Amino acid sequence: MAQQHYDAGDVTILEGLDAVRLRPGMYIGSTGSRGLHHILWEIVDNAIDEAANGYADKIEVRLYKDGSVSVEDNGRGIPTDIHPKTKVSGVQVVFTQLHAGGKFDEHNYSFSGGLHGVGASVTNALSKWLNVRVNKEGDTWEMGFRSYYDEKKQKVESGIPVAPLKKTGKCGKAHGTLVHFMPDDTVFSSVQFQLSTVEHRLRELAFLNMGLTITLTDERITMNEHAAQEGDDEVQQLDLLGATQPYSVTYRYEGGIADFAAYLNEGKNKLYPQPLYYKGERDGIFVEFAIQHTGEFTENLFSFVNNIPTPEGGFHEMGFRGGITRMLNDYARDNKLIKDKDPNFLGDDFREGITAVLSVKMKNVQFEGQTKTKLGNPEARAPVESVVVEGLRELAAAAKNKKTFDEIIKKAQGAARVRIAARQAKDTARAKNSIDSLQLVGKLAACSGRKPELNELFIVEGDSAGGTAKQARVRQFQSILPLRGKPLNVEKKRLDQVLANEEIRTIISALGAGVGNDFNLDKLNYHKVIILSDADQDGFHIRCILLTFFFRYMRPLVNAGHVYIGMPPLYKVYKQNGSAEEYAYDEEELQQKIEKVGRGYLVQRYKGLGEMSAEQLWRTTMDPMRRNLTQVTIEDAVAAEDMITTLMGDRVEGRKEFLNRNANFNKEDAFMDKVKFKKEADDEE
Ligand code: 1YM
Repeated sequence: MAQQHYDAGDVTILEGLDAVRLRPGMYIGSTGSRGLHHILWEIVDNAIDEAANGYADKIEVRLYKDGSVSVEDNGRGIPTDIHPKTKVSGVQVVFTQLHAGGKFDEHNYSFSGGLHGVGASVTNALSKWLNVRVNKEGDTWEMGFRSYYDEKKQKVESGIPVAPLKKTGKCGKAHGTLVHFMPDDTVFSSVQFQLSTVEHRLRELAFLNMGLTITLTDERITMNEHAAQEGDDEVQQLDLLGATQPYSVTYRYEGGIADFAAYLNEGKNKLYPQPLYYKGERDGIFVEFAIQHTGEFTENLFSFVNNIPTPEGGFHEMGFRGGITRMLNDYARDNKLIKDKDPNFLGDDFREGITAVLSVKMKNVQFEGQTKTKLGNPEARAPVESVVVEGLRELAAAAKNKKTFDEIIKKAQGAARVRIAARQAKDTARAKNSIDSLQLVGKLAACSGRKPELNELFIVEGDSAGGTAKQARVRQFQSILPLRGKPLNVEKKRLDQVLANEEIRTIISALGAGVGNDFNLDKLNYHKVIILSDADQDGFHIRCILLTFFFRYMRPLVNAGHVYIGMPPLYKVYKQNGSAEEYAYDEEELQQKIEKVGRGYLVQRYKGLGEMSAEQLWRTTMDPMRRNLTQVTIEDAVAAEDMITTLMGDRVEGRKEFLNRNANFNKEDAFMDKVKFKKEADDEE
């Protein structure tokens, strides 16, 4: 279909968008679900920048039934005047030119960049259509862009202006920008925006931008449908309004990241009622942090740079940790809480049970690491440390915080005592037993190959399945570690208790990379750590326990994508005479396989790994060419954190409710839904 389009007259602009069409992955990382959401975040980022600069305090995101999405803010509106160089409107420049930034000076700044920050033109280039409406200085302006097939060039042209920016009415005192677009389904493998993904990110952005109101409306579902999905019994199914009203939620946090820390600690036993919060600036680096300790034993730091999560850490986290250690040791000495002759606390002592949110804003960010979520700017470290020290000093000087700081020091004293006792116990054990790996000999069937990047460790539920796996494996690169009972649930346990557990110790020494703060990915013996448990409740529980352990004590292992779930089939479909044998991993596949095998089929349901022969286990679950392996990644650390606390911690109420709601373990286990699954050869990679 030939469309009317007006000639922008600037070839280089079109070539820019062409490059995006040609290699979308270069600009948005992937053309899977992640990339799809990325083009939404580009538009949201512009609205967030406008709010961060103090011109907007409201953002509305709307998901439509037709698959399109809109973002609106109440800021100044994208400039409508003609750009002197390109002779087209500011709106057109923003949506057709790559990296069209604003006019930044000391009053206006943009901290986008890094992961996002490729600009709104990328969204335009990867959309079927995109419409913009700007309200500015009394006038309403509109402009549309389309993608169409160019017969002459024999290719799709995208992001083409339909007409120049045009005045379409009066808007009175209203001001702001509305962008509505339809992702191109010939670019993305999936064009379904995921409500939970959008919700999580917008909630996070609301926490990170104190006082900003963000509303999300999903016209694809009603209030009641959403309540039913959430298992919310309190909402009346007969609520007439809720039956027609689209689902809508508003986020607004007056306390910003202090509210974030409180939210993360909901339902936990807190050492002091209010999180400590401070905001400061040093050398052009803006630092904000919130801290609240709980009765738990691990450290939970959620860090962000320019509103982007940095689960792999980096120099800002080093500065943060350094600042806490330095200030709190000074405080303890000044207040005679450490005796003159005694050594300082270690950083770990102060961070036992800490929940912290760190948000840093800076220019020219450099992201590094396996998933490009590690801050690589060394110059960030000292300013962050210095703001943290200054902030904690100021907070400690306030009379109302005295009790809080005393509690923190008391907790550190407990942690130090346990640390010293554990060290002594370990030294004695070592002397007695020369080395802990002795216990390993009987258990681990180690592979002969010495290349960690090729090696796989199967952690197998039960001795019997372990034995089968040992027969089935390829000795060169596959190691088998059978687990006898259930390993210890490490949630609510301190490191010394965790280390006293034999199953856990065996896993730690097999991996060879240490544990907790000493964990070192470079020493890892296996680049694939595969959990192999039965497809029943016990197996599900063991899987949760192991994932909780990795999440709490070997987080870099999970972040770097080394953890996998092995998926044994649930059914065998076969013929008595042996002329057919097929395997199915779920009910849907079972139906397909039954049809494939045809008349006279028999079905065997596997209740456990132990029922399989070595040959079957190899074919279905261990052979890299045929198995069904899924990678565990933490897409949303906050969701995973919440899920683990509910499932594995002491919130009994939440756990019961969760298990009731997700009683069908085979079909969908909601834990796995949060700690996201990825197929081994997903297009996202
Ligand atoms: C729903 C998406 O894009 N809002 C938005 C964008 C801009 C401005 C205001 C803006 C920025 C500046 C001056 C400036 C942008 N403008 C530009 C550019 N919401 C959304 N709201 N006036 C208005 O940065 O100086 C890029 S984004 F380049 F034209 F200035």
